[in-house]
Amino acid sequence: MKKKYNSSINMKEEIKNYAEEIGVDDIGFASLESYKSPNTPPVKEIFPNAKTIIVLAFEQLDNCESENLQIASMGNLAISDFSHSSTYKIARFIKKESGSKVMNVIRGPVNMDKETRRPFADVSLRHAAVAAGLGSFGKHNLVIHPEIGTKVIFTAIITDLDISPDTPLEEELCLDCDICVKLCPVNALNQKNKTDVAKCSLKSQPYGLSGNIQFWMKFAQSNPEEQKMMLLDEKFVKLCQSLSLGSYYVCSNCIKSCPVGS
Ligand code: B12
Ligand code: SF4
Ligand code: SF4
Repeated sequence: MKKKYNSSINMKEEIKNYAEEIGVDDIGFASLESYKSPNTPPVKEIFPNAKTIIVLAFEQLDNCESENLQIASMGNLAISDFSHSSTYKIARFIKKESGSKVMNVIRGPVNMDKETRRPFADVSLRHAAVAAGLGSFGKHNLVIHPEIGTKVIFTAIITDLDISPDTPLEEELCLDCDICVKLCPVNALNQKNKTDVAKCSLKSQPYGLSGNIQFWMKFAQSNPEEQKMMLLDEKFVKLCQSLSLGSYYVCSNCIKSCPVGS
């Protein structure tokens, strides 16, 4: 039977305890008013009765520090699985315990604008994390968590449960050291508050959407013998693995170079 909580304070504590129990590293609660994401639609358009965005933080293992690209990618795949299932568990817990509506936000899918050719999400997890007091933006345009640093990823749960929000951090955690900017191999962080998405995507995800389009365009223009060679090439194997397993990142310099929290 569904329990109906009259007090959002009790429910907030219950959610925090449950999240800690299943291994979530940090959790923050944001009101819709404090979620200030200028380039994404209002949350009310997605979930009309929404009242709270609950943001979950997951610390990455150290795979991204390895020069071995298989190992580096395994870290991303594992944290995706863990964060997605943990988010689902917490959302179900809230639904069962409070009888409220819940929607989960995970890393994808994303939209793609035909003109800008830029992938973008309808809910920005970085802006949600900032609103929930889980960190502040750094020069790498990622959110730095006060203890974990940059090696952190986020998911969220939107609910119509009214829960007292946490306060966004007042301090800026970025040290302005410029290390991330200098170590980006394609200069994708040179412009303030803006990642050059095309540059970063091709460098960090050569087997992602852009890589796929390039491969099949070349395939279409090749003769049968060349096509056979292309299908036996290592690049095709990686494209297939990226499609079946999930994103295959080959650059994480901005994460691993940031000194905050390390
Ligand atoms: C699409 C996407 C990408 C695209 C485009 C990224 C982009 N710039 O938008 C590509 C493939 C390039 C990408 C790369 C990476 N991504 Co990504 N990506 C996403 C995704 C799925 C959607 C992003 C989005 O569309 N946001 C909404 C748009 C509209 O945001 P925006 O308003 O344009 O915001 C940008 C600017 O305005 C600026 N900004 C806005 N306000 C402010 C304020 C200040 C003070 C500053 C400095 C900047 C700033 O920050 C943003 C960066 O350009 C999110 C998950 C999600 N749902 O949020 C993950 C996400 C942002 N990615 C993440 C990560 C880890 C990465 C990579 C490190 C992956 C890797 N290589 O290992 C790189 C880092 C690139 C970088 N330094 O920017 C994490 C970030 C975690 C964190 N600690 O912040 C997220 C949140 C995924 C997750 N589950 O946690 N990503
Ligand atoms: S992931 Fe690599 S290419 Fe993309 S912004 Fe970070 S350092 Fe640059
Ligand atoms: S590496 Fe330095 S400049 Fe870049 S985000 Fe981290 S602290 Fe800020």
